[in-house]
Amino acid sequence: MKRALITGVTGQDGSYLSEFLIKKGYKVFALRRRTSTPIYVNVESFKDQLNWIDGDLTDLSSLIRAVQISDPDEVYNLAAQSFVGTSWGQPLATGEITGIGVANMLEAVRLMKPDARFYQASTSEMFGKVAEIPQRETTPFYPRSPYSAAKLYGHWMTVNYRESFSMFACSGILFNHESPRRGLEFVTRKITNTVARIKLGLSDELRLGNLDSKRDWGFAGDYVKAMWLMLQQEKPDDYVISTGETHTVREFVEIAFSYVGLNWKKYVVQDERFMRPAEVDLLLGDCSKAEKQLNWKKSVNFASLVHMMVDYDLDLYQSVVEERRMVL
Ligand code: NDP
Ligand code: GDR
Repeated sequence: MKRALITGVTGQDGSYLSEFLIKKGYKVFALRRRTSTPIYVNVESFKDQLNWIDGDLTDLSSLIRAVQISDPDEVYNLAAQSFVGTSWGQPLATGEITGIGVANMLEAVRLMKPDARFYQASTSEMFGKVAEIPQRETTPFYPRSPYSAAKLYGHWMTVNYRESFSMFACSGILFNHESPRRGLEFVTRKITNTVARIKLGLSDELRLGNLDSKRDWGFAGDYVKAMWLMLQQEKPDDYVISTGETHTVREFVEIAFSYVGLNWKKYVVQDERFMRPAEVDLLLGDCSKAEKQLNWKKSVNFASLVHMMVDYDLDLYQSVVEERRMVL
């Protein structure tokens, strides 16, 4: 039975990846940090099949312990302060978790289980102010936020540990990927969640920032498979994972509203509070290396992704509406 240690299991990707590995017959160890309220929304249905280990990416001793306890064949470092918007307000915490946290994980693995295979969750945000379109593994980086600057450090540390210590360390440069398990502050889920509430009469407006930015949005369930595939190769390497399509935030909004039969222009309000100090205007990935070497491909297209998320949020709030009806 293969053993995997995953950080960030309670987040979107960690939940899909742990489910995927459990189905493959892995024994999955899940790092969780201490929280004052329960955090199991994304893993509720299978949380008892996970072997939980308490720890924090900023605490090297807890990571050493986690690697010791789990004795992993594969380590997936998905934990991060992952919200770009928050990274300007909390640049140092973001640096500690999203940047130095990677060094901590690499050190824990190097010290305790150097032959374990290591995956680092890198990001298309590292391309930032893009030097070429589409972006591929060889495109120069130009981070535009404290988040992406921290991620860039984590990326290069992963490459460096591979080159310095011959560790099997891979960096997955993943473009945006979404799902019904996406956190509510990210623009896709914010949109689908609010569209569902507007449709059911629970809200009457959607406040957004920049509608013109373009993202290459895929489905998270497809992307976690790519992480696993990277660690099954003969040699460690870095790969771009993307859909090869880009859409504006406005297009996402239009599709989500029209799916429930509403005109978005009646409900969307542009709000300065959601504009960023520096923006990443356009992301579009070229994942031909992954398609060729990993034999990876996406299974969900853009419109289906939006519909999947709206459907989920409609179901979520339907019960609230029904409960209200029973009370009245
Ligand atoms: P989420 O924000 O949904 O999940 C982040 C996870 O990290 C949560 O489980 C969170 O735990 C955990 N975490 C945060 N801080 C710490 C800490 N100090 N110690 C231990 N755990 C911590 O992110 P996603 O699932 O969307 O993304 C997974 C990874 O992939 C992240 O590193 C992200 O930056 C990166 N990425 C994501 C992309 C995307 O489009 N989703 C694209 C490219 C890269 P808790 O529940 O306690 O908050
Ligand atoms: P991003 O995702 O910054 O690409 O990072 P996010 O969904 O937060 O923003 C996407 C784009 O939408 C614009 N936008 C808004 N964003 C939010 N959150 N809220 C709004 O109201 C809003 N209005 C417009 C943003 O300005 C931006 O252009 C995600 C995260 O998962 C990172 O961890 C990951 O590395 C990258 O994707 C790839």
